[in-house]
Amino acid sequence: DYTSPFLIEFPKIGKSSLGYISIAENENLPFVPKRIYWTYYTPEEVERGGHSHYDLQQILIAVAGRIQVTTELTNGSKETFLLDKPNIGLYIPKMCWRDMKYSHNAVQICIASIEYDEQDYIRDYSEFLKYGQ
Ligand code: T46
Repeated sequence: DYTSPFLIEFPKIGKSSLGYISIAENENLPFVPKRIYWTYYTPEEVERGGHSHYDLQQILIAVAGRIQVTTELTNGSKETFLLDKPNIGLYIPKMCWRDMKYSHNAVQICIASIEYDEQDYIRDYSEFLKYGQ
């Protein structure tokens, strides 16, 4: 498994006069997906995320609109990513805090490595920081 977030460029087939298709399949994914979910109509003033996961790895894609994602690892390393292209995904490793802001038209697709499990969440930031040592 990877330990830091990174951007993935998915293949983009087509041209502006015809439109495009992008593909996520095993050869360009860092894990085998177990779940896909999507979020949309998030008001611009709402910040989502505010948690980490013990085991879940995932890839976030803004298939429409813009998403700003701030990540923080247990070693304190912070990064901000702007997702604004439908063929670009952000890989988020396990044990990585994330906060997301959305443009009003953003549609976010998440490709997840495990099924939904509330026990996999760390929603308390001070609890997350305890893993830093
Ligand atoms: C993440 C970011 C990027 C389910 O019942 N099943 C699911 O598969 C998911 C993802 C959520 N839920 C329920 C749990 C909560 O009652 O939907 C509600 C909202 O979930 P949450 O507060 O975790 O939503 P976000 O947008 O803050 O976070 C989600 C993912 O949960 C999380 O893994 O990394 O998107």
